[in-house]
Amino acid sequence: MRLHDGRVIHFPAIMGVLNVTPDSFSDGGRYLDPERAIEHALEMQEQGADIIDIGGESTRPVGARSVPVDEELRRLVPVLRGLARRLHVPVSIDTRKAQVARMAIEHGAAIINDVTALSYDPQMARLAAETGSAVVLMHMRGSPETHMRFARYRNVVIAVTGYLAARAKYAIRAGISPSRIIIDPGIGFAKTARHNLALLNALPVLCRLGYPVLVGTSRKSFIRRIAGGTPREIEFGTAAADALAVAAGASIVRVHDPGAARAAVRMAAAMRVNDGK
Ligand code: HH2
Repeated sequence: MRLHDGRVIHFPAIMGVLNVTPDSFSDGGRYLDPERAIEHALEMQEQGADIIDIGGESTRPVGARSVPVDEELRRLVPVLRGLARRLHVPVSIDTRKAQVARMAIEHGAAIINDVTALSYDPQMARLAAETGSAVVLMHMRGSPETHMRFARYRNVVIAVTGYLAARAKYAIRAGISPSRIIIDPGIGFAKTARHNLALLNALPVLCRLGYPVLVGTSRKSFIRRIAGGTPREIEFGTAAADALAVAAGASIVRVHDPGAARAAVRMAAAMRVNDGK
């Protein structure tokens, strides 16, 4: 995918997660200090991250608190400033607020990762169109504060595919280039473990919409439940899910541990290319 600044992301790509938050579910508080956050972003780049996804507001399933714009900016600005000249890989900004996304773009971010698929802030689509930013459109129901109340579907695959097709249409109507749209089934957002597994199995269906698919399984509770809850089990479980996602057609995996993901993604990508057909 060619970004508006001319840089190219080669798929399958690894998106490393940087949560500059006190309350993220797996690493809350670890990178609230700007120096530590900057160091961790550079470390993830070193480990093979192709994109660094920076967020200042947690979306975890239970008890995520909405963060005022000022606070989100206060967390993010020093980190984005500190990274501006030192990071070579593109930055994506994980926010649902246009004011935050605008500030990040001014500091060089090229991708807007919006867990509400441009539905929370009416200014977001226009901002993406005007700046030529790429967008990640993620499926969720309700809001980051309430989404687990809405984990009921007649057919989760049909619901998610239909929603993402509609949001992509909305984005294009707003002036966003189809070549800069990424879709994401929103693993763990208004979804039970069964829903997550059904969606991971149905990635080829999502891929047929014609947009690169991003998948974020990293350290989420269904991985803990299935693979086990020790740090090693969670890491191996995540790497296995990443490999299978790439084998099924995913273009980007969003992970906390790019080193582990890189090995898994390389194996899956090699098997996808050399499938004997
Ligand atoms: N998952 C989380 C946050 N942002 N964005 C996309 N596109 N896809 C995801 O699956 C996704 C996301 C939740 O994970 P994390 O960032 O680690 O936690 P928190 O939201 O608590 O900061």
